[in-house]
Amino acid sequence: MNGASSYSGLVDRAFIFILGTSILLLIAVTAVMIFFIVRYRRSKNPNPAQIEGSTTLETIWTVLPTILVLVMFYYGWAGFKVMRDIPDGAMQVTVKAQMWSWLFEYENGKQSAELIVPTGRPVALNLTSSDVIHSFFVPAFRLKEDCMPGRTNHAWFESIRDGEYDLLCAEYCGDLHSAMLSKVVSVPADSFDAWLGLDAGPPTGRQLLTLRGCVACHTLDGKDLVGPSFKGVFGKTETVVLPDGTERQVTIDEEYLRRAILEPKAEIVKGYKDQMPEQRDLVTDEEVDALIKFIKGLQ
Ligand SMILES: [Cu+2]
Repeated sequence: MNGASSYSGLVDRAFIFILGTSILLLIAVTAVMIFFIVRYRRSKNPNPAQIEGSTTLETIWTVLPTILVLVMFYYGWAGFKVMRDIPDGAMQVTVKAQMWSWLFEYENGKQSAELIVPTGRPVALNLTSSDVIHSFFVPAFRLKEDCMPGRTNHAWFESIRDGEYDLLCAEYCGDLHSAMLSKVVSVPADSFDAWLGLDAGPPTGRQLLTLRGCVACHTLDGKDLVGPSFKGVFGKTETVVLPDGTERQVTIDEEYLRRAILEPKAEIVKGYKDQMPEQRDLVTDEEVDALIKFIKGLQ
């Protein structure tokens, strides 16, 4: 696949050089090996000869590989340096990874579950995680960088072509790791500015389900995933398991939903694993209200 970032050509150059060298060496070594097997087979050479060594040969097989790996190093370093030097004035986007979704926050506070970027402008990423180690991976941009809890990693890219590019998590991070997918959508700079400036107001309950990653584990159509579906859940009576293992019956009301969002470990619905990260520091009171209101209406 053709690279779609300003530095993808540098990454491809290093990759193709190393791959090409490896293939040539494989063919050369195999050919010499076969030649020696035939040429020096036992039936033709019953008495082995003593070989003293050859300075010329030893010099060649020391100098040639040294040059080869230095060229590999040069190509690798040239690309790496460009990828590490974030251009001044790049647009800043905060990437928040969590089990199992992505959230992108722009400088003006706008949030999105897909990474919308302007084509032809550098974008600097500040990568964080709210739970375990994830890895931000966009194959088309040749970009992969870890998202770690408790620290911020940095990366950047400049998309050179409009289009939609796959964005995946490249660090095994639990049950739904393989579903931790999103998109980078690269659009012309003026449409991007229009999108960014669009003041949509606070996100609705439905939008929050996507932005906060709820829908990674909870469906809206009654199907069972890692967690119970939201459909028809309000008003239901469920058996929940407390941290000490005791069980009790609860009716799912607003108060229960609030607890289930903020401190999910306190009461896990029986039959489900204790998997949900606490959302206490991740959602505001208004957002919880909006979420509860939406779930309540989902009968
Ligand atoms: Cu992940």
